[in-house]
Amino acid sequence: MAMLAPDHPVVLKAWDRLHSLGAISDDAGRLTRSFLSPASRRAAEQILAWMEETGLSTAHDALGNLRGRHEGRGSRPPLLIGSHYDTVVDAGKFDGPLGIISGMAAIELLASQGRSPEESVDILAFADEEGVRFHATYLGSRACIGELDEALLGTRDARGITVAEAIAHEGWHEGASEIVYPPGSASAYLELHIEQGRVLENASLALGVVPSICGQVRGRIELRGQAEHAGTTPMPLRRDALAGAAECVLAIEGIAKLHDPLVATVGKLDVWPGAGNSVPGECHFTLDVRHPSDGQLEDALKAIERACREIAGSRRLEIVFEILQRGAAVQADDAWVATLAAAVAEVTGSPAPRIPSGAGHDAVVMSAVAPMAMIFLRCRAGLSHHPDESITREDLALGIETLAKVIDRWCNSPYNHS
Ligand code: HGY
Ligand code: MN
Ligand code: MN
Repeated sequence: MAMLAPDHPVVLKAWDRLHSLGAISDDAGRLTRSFLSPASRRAAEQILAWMEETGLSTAHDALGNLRGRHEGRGSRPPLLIGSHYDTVVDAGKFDGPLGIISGMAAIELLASQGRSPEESVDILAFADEEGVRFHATYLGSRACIGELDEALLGTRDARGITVAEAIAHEGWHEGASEIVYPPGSASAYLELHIEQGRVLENASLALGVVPSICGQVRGRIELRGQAEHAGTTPMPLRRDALAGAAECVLAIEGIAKLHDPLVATVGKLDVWPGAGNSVPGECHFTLDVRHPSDGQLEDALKAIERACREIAGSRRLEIVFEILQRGAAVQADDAWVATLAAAVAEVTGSPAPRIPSGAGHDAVVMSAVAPMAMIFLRCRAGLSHHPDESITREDLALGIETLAKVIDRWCNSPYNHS
């Protein structure tokens, strides 16, 4: 059963760190930290300072990915524990940082108990998981597995700046070193993350484990019509790009509603010229489509593209339908899921529910180079990507204790040096 009190110094420190990190923002009055932004750099410097306070040897790369290494005396490849520190716009303070701060706290807790890990553990903080700036997710962790390919490097943000240009001109080059994990170079990658759903809260449980993470496709659609006078252009003559986009958005929603558990979202829409008395001539909007099955995700994507092209044709609009990124569904490592579930059960006194993740995580990317598994932590009303995102200090203590138990057990488990 739980031994770590919610008012234990290690928990109090982690709680304070989550809240002070949550105050480092690019926007006044709300939490937003996007890739290579000033607030992201301030947050990175703060996390590195905390890693050093924890006795970890630190490194950062040019993207702002961070590593705090606990050097063990053993010979195993390091155990990786991490998450991201970038956020969405007007975000909550736990999505991402929970996994970073809790990883540090687990190391601290073990050290305070005289059980400092015999093997190496890397705490990782990825610079861009949400993909808000470039609408291409996992830029940080992809760089850490050497997968920042030409297509991703050439992706442009709203100002037309490519990922490569942003890294070259805005990157953190002073003192940077590569943080890359080739396949087999780590023992496993573990991530503690808020559930961002209601399963745990509805079951009155604090922690669960994640057997799989759904596939997701991100795209951008551009509709071009004709900007013209709102007062003198008769309706039948218009080529209104925003009206066309509105019809597409409802068609996308309709397709998703017919194919549960498919989800499809248009999260951002820009209109030109954007004057109240001008017929919109151009409209760009994002597309985010997800499904646990890659095949059904592709079928849905084809149906969405067909619908958008038909709508554009019926309105005499030009259409660009661009897929920016495809991420396949991934399965967690069964053995590590069982290890995490056992630790959750011991610490919480309740069995750990298996909760497939509809949200993407850096664990998707890291699963390409190491066995991956995740722990979900209850968040109030399942709310996330929202300033009211919240957890309890009691659950934080359970999460930290579970991570510490997993690290300790891993260090003392038999190791085949094959
Ligand atoms: O979009 C996601 O699933 C995650 O929050 N990046
Ligand atoms: Mn996240
Ligand atoms: Mn998120």
